[in-house]
Amino acid sequence: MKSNTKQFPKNKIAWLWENMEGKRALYFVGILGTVLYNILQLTIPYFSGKIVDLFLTGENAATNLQVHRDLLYRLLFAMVGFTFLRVIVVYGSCMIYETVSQSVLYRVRNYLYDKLQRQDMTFYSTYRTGDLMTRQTGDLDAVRHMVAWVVRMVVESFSLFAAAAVFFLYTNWKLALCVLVISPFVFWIIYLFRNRVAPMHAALREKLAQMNTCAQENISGNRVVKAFAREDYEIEKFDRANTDYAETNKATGMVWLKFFPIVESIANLMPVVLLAVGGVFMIRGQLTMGDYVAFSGLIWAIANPMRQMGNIMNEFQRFSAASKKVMELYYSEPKIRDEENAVSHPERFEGKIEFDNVSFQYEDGDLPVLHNISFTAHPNETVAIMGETGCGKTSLINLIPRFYEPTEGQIRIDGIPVEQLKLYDLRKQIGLATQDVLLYSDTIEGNIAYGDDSIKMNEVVKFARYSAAADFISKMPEGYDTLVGERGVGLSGGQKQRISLARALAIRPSVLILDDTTSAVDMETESYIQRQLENINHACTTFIIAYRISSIKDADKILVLDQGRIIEQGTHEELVAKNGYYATVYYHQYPMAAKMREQGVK
Ligand code: DUT
Ligand code: MG
Repeated sequence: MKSNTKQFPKNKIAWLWENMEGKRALYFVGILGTVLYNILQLTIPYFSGKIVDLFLTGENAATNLQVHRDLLYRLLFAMVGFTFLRVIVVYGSCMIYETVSQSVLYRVRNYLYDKLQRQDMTFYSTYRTGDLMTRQTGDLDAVRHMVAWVVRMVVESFSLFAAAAVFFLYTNWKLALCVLVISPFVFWIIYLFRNRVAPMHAALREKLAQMNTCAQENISGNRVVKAFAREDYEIEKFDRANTDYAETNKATGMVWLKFFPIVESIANLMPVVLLAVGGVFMIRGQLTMGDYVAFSGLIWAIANPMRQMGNIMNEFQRFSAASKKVMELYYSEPKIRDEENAVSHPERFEGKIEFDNVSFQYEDGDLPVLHNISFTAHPNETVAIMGETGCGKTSLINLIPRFYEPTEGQIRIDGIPVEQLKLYDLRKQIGLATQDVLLYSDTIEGNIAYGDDSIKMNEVVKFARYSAAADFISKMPEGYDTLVGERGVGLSGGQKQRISLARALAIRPSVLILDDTTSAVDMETESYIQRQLENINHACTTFIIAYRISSIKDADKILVLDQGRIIEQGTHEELVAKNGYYATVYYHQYPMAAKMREQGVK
């Protein structure tokens, strides 16, 4: 989204540091290990230089070889010993980087997941699922890579470079300066490279998210794809996203290819300078053969960090782009959350619900969808809401559990404004069967009891009976253990609705909201469900959204909505007598009643 302009409370490095809590000391040991093993790199050229000077080219080389042979052995032994030590330190420090990076990954991932759970509806309608998934996977991996690899490479390059530079300066500062004077150019070039490649990584990351979104939407919408036989269209769409991503990847790689020859030439220039200047120094007797051997054995320690810098910068930019996305989630706060002095209300509500002059508009919408809604539902009453599609029924009931906040007015439960209640206490008391039924990949029992261990099997069966689901469930081969959802057996629309109704009932809510819950159920089953709902043994205020008169005619209060306004309210009899919109729908659905009225009039 608008991440480029976002300001976070911490910068990305401070943020990483925060998430290393508990592992910081260990990480520091890892970094020290990296410094140490790079200093140990120097021992080989140092000892080889010594051996060359003492036993091969020095004035007393021949005598030294005979008299001080034990020194030669000791030097050789030291070379092997230090190499061995180096390997151990490398191993240890790599293990540390891996451990710490995994711990950061684990911590941030859990934190993000927790954040996702607490986000409000507006958040989910703003972010695409594929993008959120990319943040949880690819982006997080780039963050892990920063801890495990990029930092190690930075420390390695700098310590190697610094150690070699100190060694060079100490051994022969004039020659050292001649070689080192070239290196600042590389820093400058890397700086130019960074400016070019940073936006590419931001784009690359977007393309990846787009590709993931494309795949995710296609997979979850596979039924529509098949129904419209649009497989080729989908394949093409994905192919475009894939090509786009691949092209951007290639273009990002190409940027380095432009800078690489310059960096490589500078790195290659170093041995040449060493050969030329070192040669002159040796001829003049200002440099021993041993020192020259040590220099040329170490020149890579100066040149390689330069070569490596492009890689490091690339990976750092990848981290930079990804961490921005991760941090955006990390620091996101839902707009709808507990107020500071939120009231706890662990016990059941009486169930009196008041809408007091409520108006509402979606954040991204340009017109209000609800205007001055006022009504009261008394405890244990049933309130029905009807109205044309898009008139605002779902929007209205979504305000009760505070999925959205009204732009004006107030909603009270038992006299307490909903925004003053703890969200958990409020929502725990509301049973909601949503218009789009979502079942999880779980057993039918698991779907009805949804995450609540206290709901026992006999209760699951009881609520399935209330919602007229018990019959068809018992006919299934594995009954309540039948797997449904993504991987399980398919269910019909009406069957799904009935399971979702049982799920809403099973929490014994004090407020029950049924949004078009019986639209796909035949009339007979529907009236059975209604009779059952009347017999539920816990008091509960019920909201029913439906278009069938049969579903709502027995309600204590019927609200008729039109374009976000209540145009009629009252009982069935009152509304029929009023002869307005409700009456029209009633006579339309009950032609017999219309006929009788006509005859009565005659
Ligand atoms: N709307 C939005 N954003 C949303 C949901 C809905 O702008 O996230 C708009 C669409 C519509 C109005 O709000 O114009 C009311 O939508 P709602 O879903 O409340 O309508 P409904 O009465 O529940 O319609 P249906 O009978 O089709 O379920
Ligand atoms: Mg709706």
